[in-house]
Amino acid sequence: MLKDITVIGVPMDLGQMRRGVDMGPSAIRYAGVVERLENLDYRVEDFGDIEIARPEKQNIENEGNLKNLNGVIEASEKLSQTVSDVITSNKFPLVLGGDHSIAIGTLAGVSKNYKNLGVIWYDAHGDLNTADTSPSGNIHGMPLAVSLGIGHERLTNISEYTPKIKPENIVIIGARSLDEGERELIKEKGIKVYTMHEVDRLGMTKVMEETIEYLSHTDGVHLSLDLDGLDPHDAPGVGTPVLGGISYRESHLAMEMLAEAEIITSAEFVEVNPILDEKNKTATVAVALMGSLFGEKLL
Ligand code: 4U7
Ligand code: MN
Ligand code: MN
Ligand code: MN
Repeated sequence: MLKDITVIGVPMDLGQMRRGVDMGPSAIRYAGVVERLENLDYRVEDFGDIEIARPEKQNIENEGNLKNLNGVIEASEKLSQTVSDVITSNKFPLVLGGDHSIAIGTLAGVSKNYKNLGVIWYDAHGDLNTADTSPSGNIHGMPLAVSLGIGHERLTNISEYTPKIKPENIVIIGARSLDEGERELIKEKGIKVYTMHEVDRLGMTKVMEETIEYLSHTDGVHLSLDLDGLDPHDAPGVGTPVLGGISYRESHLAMEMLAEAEIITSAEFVEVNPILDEKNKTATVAVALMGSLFGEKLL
């Protein structure tokens, strides 16, 4: 892995309706992300935060079933540019959310720099909704569809190109809450999904071995880790918790296997909401997983 890491905070909460997830980057910094990675001998630079419009100041412009569309677009463009600049200067972008709508901007910035980008989507949800299929109108439930080029044109066209990723280059891990339209899209596009059923049946070792093999033809892999992929017992500070998730220990194993395989070229950790958390547990879990992802070992 690259020896230089740039941490980018995205205090975004416009992709969903619960307040507090904008404090995710602060909580993750407070949990010691920079020190943790410096102790592994990385040079870590903190870019600071991308500027996000405040919802109370904003004209909440809902376009059809898309809440805060303009605010999300504005932030995505800024994030895309920043992420792309970090990659161009040979540094590893580590993006801290913020709600998962930020993946629209992250992937727009990452994918510009790869011909055949792979994506691991670690999440309880598919995030494959569009305005037509979304039960909530919340854009944090749409970033994977948008990156596939499916959805509102102003979202799919961030950074003026589309699509950002190919369906055959995606692996979803931990899914256990999929809406009807998302299930249809998964079948139609043949997207690889390890639901909790497969995680339980195969075990995390096999899931990760297969995932690494499945993505071996790509020229870079982005890890998009939604903390709600973990069980709410281990990661309570998330806006849309779903019972029966991946454990802290299984998640560590997954990160260790990714570190060993040396395939991850960019990453984001999203949906940490300190207001809903217990003593910053979820941010602490996120930082521990980052430690493993960047090669921390027990012995
Ligand atoms: B997250 C949901 F309906 N699917 O679209 C929706 F269940 O980024 C939840 O994964 C989306 O946390 C969750 O609103 C988005 C809902
Ligand atoms: Mn989720
Ligand atoms: Mn998500
Ligand atoms: Mn969520």
